[in-house]
Amino acid sequence: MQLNPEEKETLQKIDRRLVPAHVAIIMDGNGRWARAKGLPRSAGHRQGVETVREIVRFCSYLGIKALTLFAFSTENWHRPAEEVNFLMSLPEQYLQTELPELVKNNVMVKLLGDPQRLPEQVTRAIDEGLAATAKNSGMTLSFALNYGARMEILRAVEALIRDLPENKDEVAVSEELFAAHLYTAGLPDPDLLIRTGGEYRISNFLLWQLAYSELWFTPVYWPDFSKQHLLEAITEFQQRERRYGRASGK
Ligand code: V07
Repeated sequence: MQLNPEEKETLQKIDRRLVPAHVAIIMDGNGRWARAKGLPRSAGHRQGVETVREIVRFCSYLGIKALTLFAFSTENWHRPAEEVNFLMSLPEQYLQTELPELVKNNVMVKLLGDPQRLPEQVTRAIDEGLAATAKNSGMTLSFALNYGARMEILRAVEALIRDLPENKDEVAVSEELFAAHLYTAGLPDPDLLIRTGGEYRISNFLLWQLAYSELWFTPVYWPDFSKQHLLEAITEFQQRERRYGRASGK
């Protein structure tokens, strides 16, 4: 892994045995990054994909077990058709170039969200990615696409009711049973949520799963988010764990 002197120094400060198992990221600020540079929004999204490439590689290198990226929300369909079409070309673009390396690095790709409304071009590319990495046992890389947490919870309720034994008027639903019906079934809850782009909101992302997560916000736009920023988030996460770890609600 190529690291500059600053990154090497920050990397030495983190405890490699205590890296968060699951990092989730709301990748915000692509449009504003582009506007600040006088570029079209698509240029921001394209640069955003470059950041995804770099951060995925780096998380895998750090031994993070799960990385979850919020790529497209159910609300994003309200954007202009031209922008939506461009965004929908990105999964294929990313996987075409990255899939061989993901396979080599033992990364398993996962999709969180409703695949129904996605264009066929997207589901085809993703199905290929899922199939090629299904047996991998390294980092789980989940893309939240056409994802909304409230919808995810409602679907879990429906699926749970469907699975219930009949003729029972009292049912016990444990947290574990409920979580097994979410898109994130099998993944640990995120230890750390990062949001770039300067907004201080959860925006309907992983509402159930973020119950105990550390939250880390930065004004940095996603296309400018770097390995150094991720290391700073992890450093802060480890300091908070040391301070509050024993007293935490978990
Ligand atoms: C998208 C780039 C990152 C910034 C946020 C919005 C734009 C990677 C993917 C992707 C999705 C699924 C997949 C592989 C890659 C992606 C969309 C937007 C819609 F299997 N980046 N990225 N998908 N952006």
